[in-house]
Amino acid sequence: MSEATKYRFSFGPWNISEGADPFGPEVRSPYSLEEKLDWYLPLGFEGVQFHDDDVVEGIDGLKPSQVTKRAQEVCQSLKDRGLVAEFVAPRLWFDPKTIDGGFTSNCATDRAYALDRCLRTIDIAREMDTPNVVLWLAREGTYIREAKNARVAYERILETINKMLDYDPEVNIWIEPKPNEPMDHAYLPTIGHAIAIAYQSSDPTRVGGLIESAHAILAGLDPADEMAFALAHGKLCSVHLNDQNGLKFDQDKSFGSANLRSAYNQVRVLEEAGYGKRGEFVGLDVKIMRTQKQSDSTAHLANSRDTFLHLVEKVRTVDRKLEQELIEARDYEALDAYTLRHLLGVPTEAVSSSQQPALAASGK
Ligand code: 3MF
Ligand code: MG
Repeated sequence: MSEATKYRFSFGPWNISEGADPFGPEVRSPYSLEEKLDWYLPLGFEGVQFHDDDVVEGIDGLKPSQVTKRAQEVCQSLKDRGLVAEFVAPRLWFDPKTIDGGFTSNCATDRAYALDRCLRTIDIAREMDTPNVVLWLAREGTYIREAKNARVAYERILETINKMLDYDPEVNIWIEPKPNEPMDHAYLPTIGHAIAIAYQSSDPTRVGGLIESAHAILAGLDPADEMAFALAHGKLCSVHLNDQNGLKFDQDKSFGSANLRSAYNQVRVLEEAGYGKRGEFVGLDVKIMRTQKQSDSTAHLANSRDTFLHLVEKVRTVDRKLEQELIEARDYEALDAYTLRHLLGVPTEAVSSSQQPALAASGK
């Protein structure tokens, strides 16, 4: 048997947040980036995920030399703390020029802004010693279908990705699909869409995906199967593990909080495919509940990581022989019961497919 994966974890500074939601303001005071970085290693995280403006605040108002200088400072802050940048993602949803989307805006100058912002993100990533850029295409979609030509929109997304690949021969692009929110419908809603665009691009070896559990659930799909699909294509570059209780706003709950069995199956798929052995991070994209006090600001990160590691143990201690026997017998009821009991910590002997009362007496 190959050696057990030693998982490395990552998250982005936005995961330590102040609790504002669309209905109420912040309830905790903010921490600086440097303060947040101080917590990574003690919490058991080595990788830092960034938006371009998490690294360089006010990026649009700065000269290229100022952007470079700030990126180098943040890179040094990482080195000082034994951390690495996992990726940088352009924030393409905040500026007024992205109101109608970036790559797919109906306005040519807005599209030019979006491309330029992506190229500056690549510059920042380079300074941060990472070749990886994530595209969460927040506003590439529509509120009403008549607003944009969807076929042209797909072509524009592809064109922009190709320009990014051309700009830097080293850059990798990881698409993070999400089906809705803020848009009614997004153009790249699932990993299947992302991978199709990857193959269509000018260098498919440098385009892959990042799967967020909640985003798959919002698309009505099973996150473990979505991950398996990407893994089968060699295109699962990162994950945003979290949880989501049904079809509502994007909740970013702690990993396993709504559906422990689904979390177990995500860990199982990752572990079985050797995810993490090629340097991939286990990324979390979780939001702490608004109720929590200042001193709890990182509890959801520690808890999600801990849940992941407990589930790794569950995957490693599954009775594979019993599972195989039950699969061969096509006794999925017993397999279901065994899985639940394994998760509950009930001893295996308590599970049997022959629990039916003898029917001989009744002659059936
Ligand atoms: C939105 C998200 C985002 C992305 C992040 C990096 C706030 O639903 O999940 O997190 O993950 O912007 O691309
Ligand atoms: Mg995410």
